Amino acid sequence: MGQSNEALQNLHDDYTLQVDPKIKPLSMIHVSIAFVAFIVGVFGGLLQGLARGGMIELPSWLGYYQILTLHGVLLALVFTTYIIFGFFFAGMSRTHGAFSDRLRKLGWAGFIVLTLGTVICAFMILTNQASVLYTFYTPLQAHWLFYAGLVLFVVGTWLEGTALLAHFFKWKKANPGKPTPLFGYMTTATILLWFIASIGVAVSVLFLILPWAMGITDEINVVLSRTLFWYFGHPLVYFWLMPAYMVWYISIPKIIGGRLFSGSLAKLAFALFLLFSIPVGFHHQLMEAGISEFWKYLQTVLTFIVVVPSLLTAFSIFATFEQTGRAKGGKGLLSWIKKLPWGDARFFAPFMGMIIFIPAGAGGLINASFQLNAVVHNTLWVVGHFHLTVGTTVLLTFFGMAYWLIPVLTGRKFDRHANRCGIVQTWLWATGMFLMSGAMHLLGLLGAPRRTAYTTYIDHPQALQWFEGIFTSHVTVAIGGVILTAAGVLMFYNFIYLGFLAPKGQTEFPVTPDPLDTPSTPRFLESWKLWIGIAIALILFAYTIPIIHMIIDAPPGSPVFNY
Ligand code: HAS
Ligand code: CU
Repeated sequence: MGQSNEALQNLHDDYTLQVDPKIKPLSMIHVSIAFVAFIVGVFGGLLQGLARGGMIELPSWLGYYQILTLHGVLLALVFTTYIIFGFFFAGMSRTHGAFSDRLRKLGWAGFIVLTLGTVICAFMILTNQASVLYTFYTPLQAHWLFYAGLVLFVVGTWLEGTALLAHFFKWKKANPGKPTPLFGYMTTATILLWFIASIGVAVSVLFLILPWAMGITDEINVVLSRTLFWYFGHPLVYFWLMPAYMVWYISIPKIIGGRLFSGSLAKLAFALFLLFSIPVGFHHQLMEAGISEFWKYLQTVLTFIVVVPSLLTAFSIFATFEQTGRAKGGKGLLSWIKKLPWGDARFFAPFMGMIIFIPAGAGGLINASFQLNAVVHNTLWVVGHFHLTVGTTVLLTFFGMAYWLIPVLTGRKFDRHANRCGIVQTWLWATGMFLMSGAMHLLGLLGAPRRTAYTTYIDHPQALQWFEGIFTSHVTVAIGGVILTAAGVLMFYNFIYLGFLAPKGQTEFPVTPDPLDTPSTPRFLESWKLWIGIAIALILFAYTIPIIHMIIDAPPGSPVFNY
C-alpha cells in the first residue's frame, strides 16, 4: 500500500505548485478588508449587547438598529465574502496553477466593483440612511443608494466568480478524463451555488426594491420580496459553510499529518449542497402568511434532505481523524484522539468549530420543524443559532485558516507566538459564545424577541423573573459579548502580526494528499451540467406555483417604514 500511496500522492498534489506570487496581492487585499470589517463589526456587536443588556445607553446620534445593521452586514456579508474570495484565489492557484493575466485582471475588476458596492453600503449605514438590518426586509426602506451598493456588491462577486470558474474549466480542458482536484470541485460547486442563489436577490432589488426606494413605484409586494430574499438567504448560509468545509476536507487532513478519508464522498456532499440548498428558503417563512402549507411542507422536507451532506461531512472528517490517529499508533476505542495535534491552532480552532456545530446543527433541525418553529421564530433563540453556526463554526474555521493563509500570502512564518495567541483566541471565542449563545437560546425559549432594541416585556414583573436568571439573562449575553470582543481584538492583532510583523519565512498552504479512492471517483460526480440541471428543476418545482400565487393574489402594498 505504501507504494501506491506515493503514486497517488503525486496524482494532483505534486508539491511543486505553490500559490502564484502574482495572485497573492489580490488574495491579501481581500483578507485585509475582511479583517478590518471584522474588527469594526465586533465593536458594533459589543455596543449592541451592552445596550440591550441595559448596561449602557447609546448616544443620541447612534441608533440601535443602525449598529445592528452595521454589525450584521460587516460580519455576515463583508467579512465572509472577502475572506472566502481571498481563500479561493490563493487555493485555485495552489491546486490548478497560475491564473492567466486576463483572468487575474478580471478578478481585480470584480474586486473593484465589489469594494465600490461595499463602500457605498457602509456609508449609507454609517449615516443612518439604511438601518434595515442585513436582511433588508420590506416594507422597511433604506435610501436607494444602499440597494444600488448591494447590486454592485453582487455584480463584483459575479466577476470574481467568473474568473475562478474560467480558471477551473481551463484546467479541466487541459486535463481531460482526470478526476478534478477537490479544491477546484468544491470552489466550483460553491460559486455555482452563489450564482444561482444571488439571481434571487438581484431580481428582488432591481425589479421590486430599487424602483420603490427611488419613488418610481409607491407600493411593494412584501411577501414576494421576502421570498426572493430567502431564496438567496438560505443558500447564503451554505456559501459561508462550504468554504469552511473545504478547510476541513482539504487542509485539516494535511495539518494533522494524514489524508482525507474519501474524495468521492466529499464530492458527493458538495454536489448535494448545490442541489438542495436553494429550494428551502420557506423554512425562514414558516410563520408568514401568504404561502400555503403544502409548499411550506415541501420545502421543509427538502430542508431535512440538505442536512444529509453535513452528516456525510461529520462522518468523513471523523473517519479522517480516526484513520490518522491510528496510523500514528493510537490504539483502543478512543485513544487515537490523543494523537491529534491539540497544540496547533491551525487544527484546534476549526476543531472547536466542528464540536460546536453538533449542537448548532441540532438547533437548526429544531428551527426547521414546523411546530417548533412557532416557538422559536423571531426570538433570541434564532440569534443564538446563527451565532453558533456562522459566528462560531464558520468563523473559528476561517480563523484557523487565516493562521496559515496570511503568512503564505505575506511570506512570513506562523511562529510559536502566533500559535499561542491562536489557542488563547479559540478558547476565548468558544467561552464567549457559550455564554452569549447559550443564554440567547434560553431567553428565546422564554419569549425574548429578536430585532428589538428594548422590550417592554422586561417591565412586566413576571418577565423580570424570566429574564433575570443567573444564566438566562441579558447580562450573561453582555458578558459573553465582552469576552468575544477581547477574542476579536486578539484575532485582529494576530492578523496584523502575521501580515506585517512575524519573521520572514516559508509557510505551507496545506492540501491533503489525494484520497485513496481518487482514481475510482464515479464519473457522474464530475458532470456539472447534470447537477445544474437538477438544481434548476428542484428550484422550479419548489418555487414556481407559490410565487405565481404571491403575484396573482397579492394583497395591497404596504406603507413605507423607517426606523
Ligand atoms: Fe440555520 C435561521 C435551519 C444550518 C445560519 N440560520 C438561520 C439564520 C442564520 C442561519 C444566519 O429551518 C437567521 C436568519 C435570519 O436573520 O432570520 N440551519 C437550519 C438547518 C441547518 C442550519 C436545518 N444555519 C445553518 C448554518 C448556518 C446557518 C450552517 C450558517 C453558516 N436556520 C434554520 C431555520 C432557520 C434558520 C429553520 C429559521 C429560523 C426562524 O424561524 O427564523 C442544517 O444545515 C444543520 C445541519 C448540521 C448538522 C450538524 C453536523 C455536524 C458536523 C460536525 C461534525 C463534528 C466532527 C468532530 C467531525 C446536523 C458536520 C468530531 C470529532 C470528535 C473527536 C468528537
Ligand atoms: Cu435557512
